[in-house]
Amino acid sequence: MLTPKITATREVVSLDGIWKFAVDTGAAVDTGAAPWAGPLETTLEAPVPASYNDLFTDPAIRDHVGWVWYQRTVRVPRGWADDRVIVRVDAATHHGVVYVDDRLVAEHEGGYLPFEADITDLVTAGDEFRLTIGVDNRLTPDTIPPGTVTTRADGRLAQSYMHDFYNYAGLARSVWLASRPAVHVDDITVVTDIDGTTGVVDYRVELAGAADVRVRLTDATGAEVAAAEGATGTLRVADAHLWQPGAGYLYTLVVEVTVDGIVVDEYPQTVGIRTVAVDGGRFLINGQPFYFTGFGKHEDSAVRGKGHDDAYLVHDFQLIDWIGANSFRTSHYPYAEEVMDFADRHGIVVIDETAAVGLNKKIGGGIADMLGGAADKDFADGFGPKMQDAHRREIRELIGRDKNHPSVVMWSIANEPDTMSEGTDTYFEPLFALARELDPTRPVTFVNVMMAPPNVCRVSKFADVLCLNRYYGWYVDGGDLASAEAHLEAELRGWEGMYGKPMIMTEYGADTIAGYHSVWDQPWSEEYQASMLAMYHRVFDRVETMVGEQVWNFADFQTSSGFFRVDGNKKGVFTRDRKPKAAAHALRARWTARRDDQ
Ligand code: BDP
Repeated sequence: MLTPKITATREVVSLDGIWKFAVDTGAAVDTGAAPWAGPLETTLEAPVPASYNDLFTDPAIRDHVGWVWYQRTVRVPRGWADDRVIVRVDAATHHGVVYVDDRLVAEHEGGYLPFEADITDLVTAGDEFRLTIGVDNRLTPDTIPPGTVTTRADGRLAQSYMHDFYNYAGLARSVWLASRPAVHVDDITVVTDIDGTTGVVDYRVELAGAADVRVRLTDATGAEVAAAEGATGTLRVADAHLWQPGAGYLYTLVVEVTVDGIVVDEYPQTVGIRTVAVDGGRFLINGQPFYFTGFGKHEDSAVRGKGHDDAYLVHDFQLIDWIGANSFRTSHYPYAEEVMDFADRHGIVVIDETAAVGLNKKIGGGIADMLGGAADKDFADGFGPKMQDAHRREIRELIGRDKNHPSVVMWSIANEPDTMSEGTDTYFEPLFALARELDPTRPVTFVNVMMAPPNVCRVSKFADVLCLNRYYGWYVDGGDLASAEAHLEAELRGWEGMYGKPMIMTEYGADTIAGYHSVWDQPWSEEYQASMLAMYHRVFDRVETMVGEQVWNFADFQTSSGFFRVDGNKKGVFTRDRKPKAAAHALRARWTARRDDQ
């Protein structure tokens, strides 16, 4: 699905702003009391984009389990009479329904990927209509991510889930009204290669309707460097300016659709010419060994929750640059498209992850179940074909959305799933195959949990790169960095000996209260976080197949409440409002030196 854009043949109206908002306390969808059938009866209003949870003071709204409703009126621009009219929702977390007046026009499962509806036949150019969007935040054993809804003694619903980040919900990304011609570009796929100093751009255009296609490739100054006719083809760019980590040079493939020689649709697709490959124990970008530095992140900030915010977008990338990092992982779900576009333009390397987090009953609230409650629960207990179908859909939609981003160098199909239990290999093998079939050009990985070391993990054999989350010095060997160092090194050598594949530490970190200090190895102090990271770095520098380090986490973030989290997860190198802890300065020294050497 193409991102809505203003082009010579297409227009876009942002529907962001303040919408009417209501919490559905009576399960209206099930009872037939239709909130979409007329004006929403509510005094509440909510901004789009933003998660709704932290906007209001009423705990019943923050902790609501079930549907909420957003509504506004929309006027179709009067010049759109000859066009198709599309409503596009960038994300509805986790289940969205869209009504135009009282007609259901779209329904979507999965909280972090876009969906759209063609509403042309229901609206009139120049007139208004009522747009109502329902969003259900429930996670069940069949959703990605999974969760469980139970009923408390007093009848209130309670939502639990295995990941630790807070289950923010609502319309956290933009909503658009878009026009497009009846005959139009439906999809574009671009794959690039390098032949000496020549850039090779393979393209494939899918059309809605019968028409001819011509394309031209322009460089960053707008000058044409290649052109072709036909819906598929190959363009060759002499002396190509490559997309490089740290220097995100972009060309534009301008696709024109013609009928009888007249241009009926135009769509510009940015293109970064680069290659990605795994070679033995090395990860190559443009044929050169690449070492990942950076973070696992979250879309998270005060008040707006997971709401996309361009100011945070720019500031976070500024901090990534300031600290000398070159990459991040979209832990633990696909991020807003604005983030991916920004990474493309600024040369930041991305490991792109699905929302498959918490597929692990041995984890509770994000941490290993040390209290034993889930010790007897294994993968086969609940993670069945319905979840696998949802997982397939997530992989399809993620690759469909992000396949043309040069910043994306690898797909991560899950974070810390159970890969210890019997049946996990048969669950995951077809998912790896699907990702490779959809995109044969990028490595595919998943992120391995500490409970599944090399001799236990049943799924690492399918991954092109070993991505490991390890908490030696925190959940294991807490406060004892000497033991932690020995255990970490022994485990990494075990992986290296058994697989020889490139390894990235995709999570390592310590909860740290900004402003808490100690001269000893005291967990939660700023000094401990810095010493623990330094210990990991000593080990990484001794292990040859290590190709990257991504600290957990970029910034402190909100979690569900519980006795092991104090106002959220504090493993951020920056506080939730993006102030550096001591570790940020230490990382900056290491990573800027590495960047300067490259
Ligand atoms: C890992 C998870 C991550 C958690 C982290 C932690 O991948 O989402 O936030 O642990 O406990 O298990 O801090």
